[in-house]
Amino acid sequence: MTAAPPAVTTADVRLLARRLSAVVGDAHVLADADLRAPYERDFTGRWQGGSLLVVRPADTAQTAEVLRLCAGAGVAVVPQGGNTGLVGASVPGGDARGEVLLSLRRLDGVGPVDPRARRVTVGAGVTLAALQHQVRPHGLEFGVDLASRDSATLGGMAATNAGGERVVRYGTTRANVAGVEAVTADGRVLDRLAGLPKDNTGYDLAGLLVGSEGTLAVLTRLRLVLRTRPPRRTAALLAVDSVAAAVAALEPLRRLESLELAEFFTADGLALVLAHGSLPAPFRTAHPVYLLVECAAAHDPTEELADAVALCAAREVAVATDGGARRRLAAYRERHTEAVNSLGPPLKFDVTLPLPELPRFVDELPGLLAGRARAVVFGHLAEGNVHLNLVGAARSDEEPLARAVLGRVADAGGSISAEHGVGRAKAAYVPLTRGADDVALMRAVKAAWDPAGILNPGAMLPSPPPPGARPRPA
Ligand code: 2HG
Ligand code: ZN
Repeated sequence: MTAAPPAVTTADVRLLARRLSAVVGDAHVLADADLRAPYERDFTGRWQGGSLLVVRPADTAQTAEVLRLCAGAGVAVVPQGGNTGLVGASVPGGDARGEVLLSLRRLDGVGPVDPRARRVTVGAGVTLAALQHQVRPHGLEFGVDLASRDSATLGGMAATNAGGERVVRYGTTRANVAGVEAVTADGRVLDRLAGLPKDNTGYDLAGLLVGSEGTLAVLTRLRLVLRTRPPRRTAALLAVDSVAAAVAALEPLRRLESLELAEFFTADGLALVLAHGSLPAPFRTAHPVYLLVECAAAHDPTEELADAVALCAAREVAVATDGGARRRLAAYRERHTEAVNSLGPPLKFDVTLPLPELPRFVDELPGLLAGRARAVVFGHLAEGNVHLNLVGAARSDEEPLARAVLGRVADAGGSISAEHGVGRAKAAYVPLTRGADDVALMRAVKAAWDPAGILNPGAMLPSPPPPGARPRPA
């Protein structure tokens, strides 16, 4: 039997705080509960957990020293970017002995934009909005865009392999990160930052770290892929009769090379957004399902979009070409998260369904939920990515609801974690879609990078079976 690790005493924490202060400065080691509080709670209010200390290094060297000190003290570390995550991966709570919360927000430098290589190097703490602000004057764009762009940081987006609204055209964050710099659990700096377009020298460690949720190493800098920003844009909101009709509409829409976004939401979600944001309704009548699409190109894409929309069985259509009108249409979709949140901490599911299964999954939800919660459904249609938010569920119903929903997704050949990550919210459910050998290999990867298990404990992987337990069949 392995001995339980020794408890972390108040004296240990004080000593660690002093050592950390010597590295990052007194102002950046937060021991006071009031100062730590904003870092210890996610914005939905569902995930919160006290930290021993919050530490805010300014650069890679300081981050490495912080990790060396924490590893030496045997104290776990939870890395955090903009704290916009939705699966409990960026707030403490995975190690009962207590954790240091490592905020990367001060790593906020943006390097020069290289228009020939179409790359830029950024610190992990740069927000997506700040990046957009820097690259757009060059006629370039970062391919990933999210509603939480003002707070979400590139480090957090890479750590979770964030998807967002433009995946249909540009892929997820992994496809848009060319290289990374990261600090290992024991404080070594891994430099895979060059991000060359061709480089097959060994395993793709940068690709592995993207999406590893801070469980393998701490991302400190990223080399990002930039694309030409298409100057002409047209958006359209289509009202359709059903999710099946929205899925069918993808066929003509996806023939358009200019298609950049295809999102859906339902009448219930729209009503919530309108009431929460005091917004005017897009149409005089409510419709069961809405599809928001946007095309972007060097030429004006309005006509080709109109031709495709004519094949989409839409009941009503609103078109927007200028920026203000497009933002007004986008708000109906982007403001779902805050509108849902106003009803109390939701139970969130971020799942992918194979497209042919998507309509049935949504249509059968009322039966599956059996009145135990109100469902608000929206998401990224082209990828079959459904954001199912349940509100009003009793605490005692949460686990059975999660089993029912995620079990249905797994049975349909879907993914229980589409773009938000696994975190602590979904770790126990990973075996629904990953077999025993698969989980064992992932555990081996974790052990190779973080043998002491101090990086983001409890996130991503299911707890190991108790000693002596028989392995579960895959
Ligand atoms: C979005 O697509 C985000 O707006 C958040 O991924 C989804 O709040 C959610 O469930
Ligand atoms: Zn999303």
